[in-house]
Amino acid sequence: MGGGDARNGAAMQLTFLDTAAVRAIYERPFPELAFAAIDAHRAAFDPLAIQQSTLLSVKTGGCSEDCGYCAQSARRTTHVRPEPLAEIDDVVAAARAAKEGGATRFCMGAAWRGVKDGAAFERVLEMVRGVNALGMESCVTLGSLQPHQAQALREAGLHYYNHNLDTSREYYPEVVSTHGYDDRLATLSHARDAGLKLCCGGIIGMGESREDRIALIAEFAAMERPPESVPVNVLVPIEGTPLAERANFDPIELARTIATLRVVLPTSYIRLAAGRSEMSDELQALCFLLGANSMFSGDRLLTTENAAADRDADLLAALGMHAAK
Ligand code: SAM
Ligand code: DTB
Ligand code: SF4
Repeated sequence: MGGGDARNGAAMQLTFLDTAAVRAIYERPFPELAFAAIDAHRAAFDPLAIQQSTLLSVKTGGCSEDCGYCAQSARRTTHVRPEPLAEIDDVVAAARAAKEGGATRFCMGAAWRGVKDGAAFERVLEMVRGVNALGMESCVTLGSLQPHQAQALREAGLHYYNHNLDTSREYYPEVVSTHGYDDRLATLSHARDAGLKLCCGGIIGMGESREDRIALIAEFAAMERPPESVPVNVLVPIEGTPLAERANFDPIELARTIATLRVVLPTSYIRLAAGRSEMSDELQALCFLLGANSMFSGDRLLTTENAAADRDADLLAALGMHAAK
């Protein structure tokens, strides 16, 4: 198998890829999969540049939902103490610091089942305007959206809406019981219809099978317009949550997931998201080589620690890579 086959892989985004086709890519002998992914990556992106996004939890804890990986569900006792919605000035100050640290996108997360109209949502819209005024890309993740709320976010200038499918349709009921897969898809289509870019990814290592990982990638491939940004989270096991007991992280499966995403979605940003602080430099380097071209920068994710900024800088320097401008 040579370059011609790899280029076919890159071009396949244009045709419909069903689960069997995604499986055939995912299960290629690793050197063949890696070659196709590296080739697809270089065709669409500067392979030296890693886009950096910084996260801030603007409303922490007390969530009505029961997502089995999450520290912020009110149904579980975890390290998280609920906090009220952040103040606009504090959020904009955090975004300014993130920009100074090299981030080009600022992502604000709220532990909500979904958006409710009213003062809290108006304040989030103001946060979006404040982040945009710094010349950064803005992203929010607020749970489910109705069409008029997606429209209001778009009018405030929001660039990306983050809403993850997290796993396959089949495994989803093992992860959460308080909302369903079709609810997630409906919000994604409202965001799309309002003209927002999508950030939509998943979690690996929460007890799902390889087939679930393949089916999640096939969900993205089946979208009329796949997400521009795909965060690949490795489960951060949170004490007090049910999925922490099922953690089954396998680094080769992470590498296959990244490489398959790169072949199937050649022009999307693929982010090595949660779980990076527990990964070796070698594993992160392998993921960058296979087409991951984005990461969360900064000391914290939402409620847990991220890889330290100086470690990230040292790693990129050692690899001769750099943060995207
Ligand atoms: N409430 C909103 C929602 O559910 O979409 C937004 C916040 S939620 C924390 C955003 C995403 O973070 C989840 O969909 C999941 O992919 C990721 N996430 C949350 N906790 C995680 C954990 N312990 N390990 C890995 N990823 C996690
Ligand atoms: C995403 O896919 N991962 C981020 C962001 N989108 C919102 C969240 C990761 C959370 C990790 C666990 C925590 O810090 O609570
Ligand atoms: Fe956590 Fe979001 Fe689920 Fe709430 S809806 S429990 S914040 S992942």
